[in-house]
Amino acid sequence: MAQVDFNERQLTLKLVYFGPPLSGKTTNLRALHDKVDALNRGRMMTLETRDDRTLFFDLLPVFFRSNGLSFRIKVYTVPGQPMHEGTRRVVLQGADAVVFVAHSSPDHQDANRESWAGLGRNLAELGVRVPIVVQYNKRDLPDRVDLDTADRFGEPGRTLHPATAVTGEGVLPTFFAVLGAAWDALDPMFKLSERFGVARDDFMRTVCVHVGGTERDILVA
Ligand SMILES: Nc1nc2c(ncn2[C@@H]2O[C@H](COP(=O)(O)OP(=O)(O)O)[C@@H](O)[C@H]2O)c(=O)[nH]1
Ligand SMILES: [Mg+2]
Repeated sequence: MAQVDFNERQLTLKLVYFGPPLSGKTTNLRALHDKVDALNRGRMMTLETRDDRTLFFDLLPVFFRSNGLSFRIKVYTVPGQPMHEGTRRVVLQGADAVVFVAHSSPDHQDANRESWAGLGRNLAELGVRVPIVVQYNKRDLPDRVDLDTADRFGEPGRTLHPATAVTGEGVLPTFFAVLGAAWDALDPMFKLSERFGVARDDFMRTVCVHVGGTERDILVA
């Protein structure tokens, strides 16, 4: 759950990138980090095993002040391997919104579904409901699944965000989609716009400038 401190004028958000093994969760965070880091901001923390798979989690803190407001956006990934169920639940705890990073390879569609079921199970166990944004990553694969017929995970009208995280393509639009979803879920609860005096659009633009994005990146959000 977001931490909102109206006295200190500080907003802390937690976003989690969830998904099957090797779908590109860490690569999404790296791409995001590269953008932020180009402006000398933020340090990504990552713990990896020798086989290049995330052992615990990655964390990219996007912290900054703007117009007398302090923003703290903590972006996490979970490890995808089945044995790390406990770690996934811990990382999901307190999440404000989730990106589900699905793999675009036809061979990984069962893994996508298994991971999606695991996400539902973890959220149910934690007793939380959070917005979920779905990204199909690795759109550069020649045999990628068609997004018109790809699994929409129970919501026929769900927007699917395409990405090629290795080149950075689609990474920011997905990030702003999940950021906007978090704001939309929290605003009615905390009256963020009213009490911080910041409209949703201002919030999105402020973060966009900070992470080195452009207006186009926030269009879909
Ligand atoms: N072709 C392709 N490979 C990718 C893409 N994104 C990530 N990868 C590769 O897929 C592998 C797994 O990525 P990683 O981010 O570690 O996956 P994670 O297990 O979900 O964190 C790595 O070798 C990445 O370089 C992409 O968009 N296209
Ligand atoms: Mg990883």
